[in-house]
Amino acid sequence: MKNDPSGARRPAYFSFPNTLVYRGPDFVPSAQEPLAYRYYDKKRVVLGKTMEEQLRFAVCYWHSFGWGGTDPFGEPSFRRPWHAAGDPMAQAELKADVAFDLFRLVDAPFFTFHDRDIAPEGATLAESNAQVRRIGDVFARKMQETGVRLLWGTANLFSNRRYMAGAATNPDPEVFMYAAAQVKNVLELTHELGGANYVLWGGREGYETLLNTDLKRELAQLGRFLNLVVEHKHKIGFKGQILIEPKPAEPTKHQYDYDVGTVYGFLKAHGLEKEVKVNLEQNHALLAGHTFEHEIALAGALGIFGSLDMNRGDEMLGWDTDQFPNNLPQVALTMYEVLKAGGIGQGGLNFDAKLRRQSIDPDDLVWAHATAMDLCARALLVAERMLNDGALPRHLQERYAGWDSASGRAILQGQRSLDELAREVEARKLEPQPRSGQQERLEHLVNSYF
Ligand code: XLS
Ligand code: NI
Ligand code: NI
Repeated sequence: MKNDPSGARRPAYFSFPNTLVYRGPDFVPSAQEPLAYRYYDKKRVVLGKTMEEQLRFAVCYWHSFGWGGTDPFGEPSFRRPWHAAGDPMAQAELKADVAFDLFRLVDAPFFTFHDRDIAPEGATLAESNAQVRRIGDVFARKMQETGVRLLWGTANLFSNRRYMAGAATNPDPEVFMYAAAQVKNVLELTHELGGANYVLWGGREGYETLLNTDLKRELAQLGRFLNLVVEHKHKIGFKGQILIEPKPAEPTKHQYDYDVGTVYGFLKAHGLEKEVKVNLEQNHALLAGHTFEHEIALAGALGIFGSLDMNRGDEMLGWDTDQFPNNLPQVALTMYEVLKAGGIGQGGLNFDAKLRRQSIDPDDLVWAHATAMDLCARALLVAERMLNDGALPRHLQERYAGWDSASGRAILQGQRSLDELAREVEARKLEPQPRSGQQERLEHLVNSYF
């Protein structure tokens, strides 16, 4: 039994009595202890940092506590107690209570939220913001009690119908202003709660048809909006990263934050490439026609890698299923690219991931998060072997060795003209010999690390 905010007793929401612990790869489940970590040994040092610091797991409010289990054909299937009729603020406090129970139960060091996940919308923006702040106070208390920290906050600029034609990219400047006021509130709350990042997902920043859309204006609006956010970040002294979350489509047909390459071009155009980074999600990458690893590697190369929403999609489906990750080879390659990009830094691995709609038992949330955390930990260990063994990095180094020669460097440093290059090819009668890319051999090597 637990205390609820009104002081009354409430039954525990999850059946697990204690925080899950590390038991090692040989752990055998029992009726008393059905679940424990086999790989997530949070104090174990991997490449100079503890697993806890390398992985920085976060549980999201959005899918795990906000979403009711609807789909386009079906009503909410979960019937969480806080979704039942009742005083909306009391329900929001109950939700926060259970959410923190889960964070502690799976031993996740961080959480993430949207303003509309944590508190009901009021009659005016002032009322909505005040309600968000009241739950913010509850968070501050619970964070203090539990040691759980905030990975990021974000404003929901997509659910309410006022945003149906976009937030920053709306044809009506009053909608832009409304969105700005909402972001100001959540950015300030994120700052006060010591959040490590602030995320912007442009879920309505896109369009359906050019017949009613002035694309050039909308891009300029989006650039101004983002600059306002960055200006305010500096004004209030927020030290966290501002992150954009690329996604090519869904809910709109064309979204402006399509993928890493597109976001980088946009940031450059608005002078923000040193101010804003990206929060990447596996299935958003797939929907854009890329692998997750590609998006991470590109963001790393461009210096804008920020954080991850650790989901997976379904190869058979063309939409964002936001499932918990469960594919070791895929996640190991992801973690390898994260390490190559310099590690997760101020970001984290956020489970912006959904249960399946039939997973209606409260404990399904525990199984989902714990299974995903253990998988990511195991993947980190594989990635560590990939790096430490050195064969893969060595292969790359050898493959590109020509570029480290004096002649290769001179070309890259702009010391050779097209004329000079052409003359040299003729003078030396150059006939470059193709060399095998050895993909199969490298794939064999990667398999040996599992
Ligand atoms: C939706 C996005 C969303 C963001 C946060 O596809 O993943 O959940 O992570 O707004
Ligand atoms: Ni996401
Ligand atoms: Ni998503």
